[in-house]
Amino acid sequence: MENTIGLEIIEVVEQAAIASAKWMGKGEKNIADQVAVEAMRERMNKIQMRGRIVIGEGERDDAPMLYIGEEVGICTREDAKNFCKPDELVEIDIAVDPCEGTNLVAYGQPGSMAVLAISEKGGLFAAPDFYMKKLAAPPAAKGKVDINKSATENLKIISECLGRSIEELVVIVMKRERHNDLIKEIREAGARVQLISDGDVGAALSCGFSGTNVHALMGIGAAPEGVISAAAMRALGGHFQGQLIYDPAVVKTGLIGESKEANIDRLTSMGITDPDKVYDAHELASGETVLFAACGITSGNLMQGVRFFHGGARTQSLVISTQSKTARFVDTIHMAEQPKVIQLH
Ligand code: VTB
Repeated sequence: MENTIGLEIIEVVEQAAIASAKWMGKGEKNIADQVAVEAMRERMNKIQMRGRIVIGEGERDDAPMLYIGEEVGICTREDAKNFCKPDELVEIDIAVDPCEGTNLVAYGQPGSMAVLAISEKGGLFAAPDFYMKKLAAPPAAKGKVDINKSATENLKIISECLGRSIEELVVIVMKRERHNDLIKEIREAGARVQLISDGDVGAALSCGFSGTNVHALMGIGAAPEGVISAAAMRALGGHFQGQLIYDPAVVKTGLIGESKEANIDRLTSMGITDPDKVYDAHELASGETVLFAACGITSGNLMQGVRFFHGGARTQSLVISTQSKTARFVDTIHMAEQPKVIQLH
């Protein structure tokens, strides 16, 4: 899988990031998202693959493109057998978030990215559009921290695993009212909190690398993005756990319906019989091969954002693969026209 589409998925996230970055700082989050979706879809449909969106912009009725169930790639065509190789005809599942952190782009804030994860059919958990309680931690703490433990206990474990004091740890938490108690607890435990307004995929990813000065992600974000984060952490060997949050009273955003009971029914109809199950990275991204790709829209901990210059743009992407066991940072100069000078720094 990696051999056939590895390089091309870099271009998919790059194109989405470039399109979205043109709307950076313009206060138009929906447009920043929409152009990323269009660019991602257009580039994806040029790849010799047979893909199906399992996590996307929503159900077909609400999302005109990259909706759940949409088929993407050249080998989805009826006559694909005539021009696609047998391995390209094998169905693959794709989870996308063309503009993760739409507010970050709209307001020119750091940490937004275009992301996707790919696996073989059935290899990515088709998460409902609910919330997810998340815990991400560095590889050294994998399987040792636990979402069922308190933040205080987990911080103690991370500090032991990393050989540093709790005071030296940084935990990313999204600034939301629902996290007030959590933030208080982390501070009382002695750790430092980095509050972010949006973009917890980048936060989870930061835990997978040393040198980012991020040692944990805690709190509740969106469930579909949890699967994308899990795919990255699975490939990086970092810790990730997620638990669905289906009670509207917990998040109070008005985005997941009005009743807990109705949401439980929806989960049951999706085949989720234990709504409180804690999923680890291997369950959320269970495929044998998992590929993750991201490209910075605005600069973050791991990737620089899109920088435009006369006649082109420069991007930084990251591709992580369970197959080749690599995390590749890819620095690309896109030359829309022949540039007068290629900027090296
Ligand atoms: C967003 C977004 C995150 O979760 O806030 C969202 O910034 C859900 O939280 O990156 P709210 O509804 O409270 O805003 C993410 O999309 C991903 O988990």
